[in-house]
Amino acid sequence: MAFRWKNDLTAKDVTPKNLYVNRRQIMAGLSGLGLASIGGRAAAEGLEPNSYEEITSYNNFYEFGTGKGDPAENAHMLTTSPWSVEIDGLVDKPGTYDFQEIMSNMTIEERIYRFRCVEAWSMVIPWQGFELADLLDMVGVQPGAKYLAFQTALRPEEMPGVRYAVLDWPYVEGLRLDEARHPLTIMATGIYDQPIPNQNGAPLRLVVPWKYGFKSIKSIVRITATDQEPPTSWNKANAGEYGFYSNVNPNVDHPRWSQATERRIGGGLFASRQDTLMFNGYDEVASLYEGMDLAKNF
Ligand SMILES: Nc1nc2c(c(=O)[nH]1)N[C@H]1C(S)=C(S)[C@@H](COP(=O)(O)O)O[C@H]1N2
Ligand SMILES: [Mo]
Repeated sequence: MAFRWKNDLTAKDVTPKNLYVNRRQIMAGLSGLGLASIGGRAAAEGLEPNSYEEITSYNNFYEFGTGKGDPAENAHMLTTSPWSVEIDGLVDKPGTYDFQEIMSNMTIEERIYRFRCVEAWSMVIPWQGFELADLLDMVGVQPGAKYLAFQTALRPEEMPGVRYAVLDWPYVEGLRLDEARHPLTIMATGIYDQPIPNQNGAPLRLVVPWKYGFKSIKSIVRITATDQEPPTSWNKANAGEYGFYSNVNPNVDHPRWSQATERRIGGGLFASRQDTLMFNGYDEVASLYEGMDLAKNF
């Protein structure tokens, strides 16, 4: 695995407010010595990372059931090795790429990101992964491409939740190409420096920290470069409630509840609701949406 050190980048380049933590700190954290340094640094911003237990036991992954505890209970059924990702559409090198082969070509980094679910709860998660842009460069996206379409595995024999038509399976998502190429957009492959657990989307899932969690599609088996805005599962299920962009926006309420505040998971007895930040606090993405009406393009 290649490791790229990005300590020369400013906070603006990577995560807001210096939330970037390097590999050594994460390793130290696991050995028990440095947890304070992760926590300390993030806590300085009021952003204590959630515990491994919280991150891996309170999940949405409807292929394994709609309850928050269902993925932790059922996702062990998913076979994640071997795993391959089909990359096709408007790319120079379409093909079926083995996950291990992808990993050996990618630079793995650590990023601590705020995570905001549309259900108005949030967590802070230390991810390991690679920039999606690096994968796109590997396969060569053609000039005509404007969007990426993503697809999750569909394996009825390993996914008890797909017996129910709560969504139109397989789970699909999409990004505009400039969103996909933004350095904040990663393909996550680990949490707290361990391979990503099945319930969190093993072996690789998208993380787009300025968008609601449902854009972060899990256990990806296909990525297609296209010139058309791709369909997305939640938009297909309820277009009035879930738009294509799904940017975290305290000023645009979900039709059934406010998005102005959020409840941080694991905050304990004295946890209070906090104000939700535009773009989940990742102001550096604002330029992607210049000139767009974000109440219309929600
Ligand atoms: N394939 C798939 N991806 C998915 C989902 C899902 O049901 N299926 N749920 C989404 C939603 S609603 C959220 S909030 C996040 C949750 O990610 P986490 O469990 O790692 O916190 O995954 C997203 N990705
Ligand atoms: Mo969500």
